[in-house]
Amino acid sequence: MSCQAECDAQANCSGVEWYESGWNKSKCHLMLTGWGSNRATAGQVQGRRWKDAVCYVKNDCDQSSRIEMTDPEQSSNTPYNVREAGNALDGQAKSIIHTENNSSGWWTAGFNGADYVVESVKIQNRPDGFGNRLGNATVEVDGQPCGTVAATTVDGAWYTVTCTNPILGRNIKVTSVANTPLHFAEIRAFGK
Ligand SMILES: [Ca+2]
Repeated sequence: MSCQAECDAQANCSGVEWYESGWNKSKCHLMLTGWGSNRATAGQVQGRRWKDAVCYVKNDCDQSSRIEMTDPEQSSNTPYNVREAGNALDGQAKSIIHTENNSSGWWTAGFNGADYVVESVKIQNRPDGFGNRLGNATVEVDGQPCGTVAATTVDGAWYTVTCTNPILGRNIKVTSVANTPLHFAEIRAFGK
């Protein structure tokens, strides 16, 4: 498994450092959530060798480019705790979007008025419970199906939806298919 794939497979990994010539008996160093407590076991390094590192920040960089998303909206907020649509774009896992209880709650955002060819979408699940509810949610670009989130989803993990075919469009929409609210923490779109 590649270093990046190893990070992608672990919900608590936020990025990697790659030392081509090796460092501390390994080329691949995972950066795990809980920096302080995990630092020793993760093998993270500092000091003069930093300049040798090639770093990969998970879900914020990609071989294709990240598309800026603006004007987020969601079908409605929960009555008990307003969780705004912009929470999906604030870079914080702890702030989530949350629709009303229904089977087709949705979240959408535009591409700042421009057209992009969307190749993939990454969604981070809410970290604090009910992680199964995101399963099988659909992702659309300009109303055309891109793909669906994995059937089984867990708290806090990132899920990649690769469009079956790249789609040209200027907005993205995520819709729940579970008979529950739609909620997630962050979303990214990649394409050109
Ligand atoms: Ca957030």
